[in-house]
Amino acid sequence: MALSGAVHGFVGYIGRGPCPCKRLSSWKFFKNCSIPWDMNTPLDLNGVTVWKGLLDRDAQENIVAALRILAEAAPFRTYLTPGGKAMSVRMTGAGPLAWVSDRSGYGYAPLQPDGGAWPEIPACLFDVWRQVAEDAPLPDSCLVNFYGEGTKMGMHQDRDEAELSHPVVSISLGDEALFRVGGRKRGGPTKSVWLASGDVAVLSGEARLAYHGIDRVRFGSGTLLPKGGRINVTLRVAGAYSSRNSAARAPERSG
Ligand SMILES: O=C(O)CCC(=O)C(=O)O
Repeated sequence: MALSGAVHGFVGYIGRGPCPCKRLSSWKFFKNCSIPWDMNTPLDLNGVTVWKGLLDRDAQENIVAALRILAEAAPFRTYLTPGGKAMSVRMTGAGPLAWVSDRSGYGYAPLQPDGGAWPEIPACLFDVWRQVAEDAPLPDSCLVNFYGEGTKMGMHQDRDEAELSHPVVSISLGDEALFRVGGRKRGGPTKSVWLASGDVAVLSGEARLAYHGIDRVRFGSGTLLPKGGRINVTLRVAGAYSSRNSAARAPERSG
């Protein structure tokens, strides 16, 4: 299957070196756009903060290397929606809790669908979190989305976490993707931006519950993943350490 080939291409990729995530200070120009943009000033997309080019190539390669190890312990899977439809984006996770979906609903699970433990969240992802969400507790959940050719993610809210006041940090790697953000209610006006490899979006404050999704991916547009595709890493505080851990599912879910 082409998709699994692409996932294997990603899994087979090895990066090297430390995790030098850094905020650059130079001015850049958007592709196909003449508006200069200061990399120290994030974009505001209906309240969602988008840090363009936050992660340099070394940082991106280090994250991909860490995700390769993660995916060996927790392979990418195709989840079903509660309605029984297969999602086009393949997913895996890490942390004490990871997001899952099947016919019984969306939520967080302490174990993989086959019963294995989720791997730990790679340290370099905490470095990214600290850069953009330093006042929030560290995330206890990491969702890794792999977008192959022709995949997308419909507009949705992130609201399966026990505590909805903590930010969601979303890292883009690989091919470019059209990211759409609306308001806290479905429908209504939206704004969109093409996310490139190394961009980081933060949903916080009023925009923590903003509807958002990926309209499409420019498959093959990036150079980070040798066989193309896009990886999105979403870090959240799901509530593993919360006394009100109502979002976590029982471990004995069926796969
Ligand atoms: O792929 C993205 O940039 C968005 C991912 C997302 O919205 C999610 O995992 O909830």
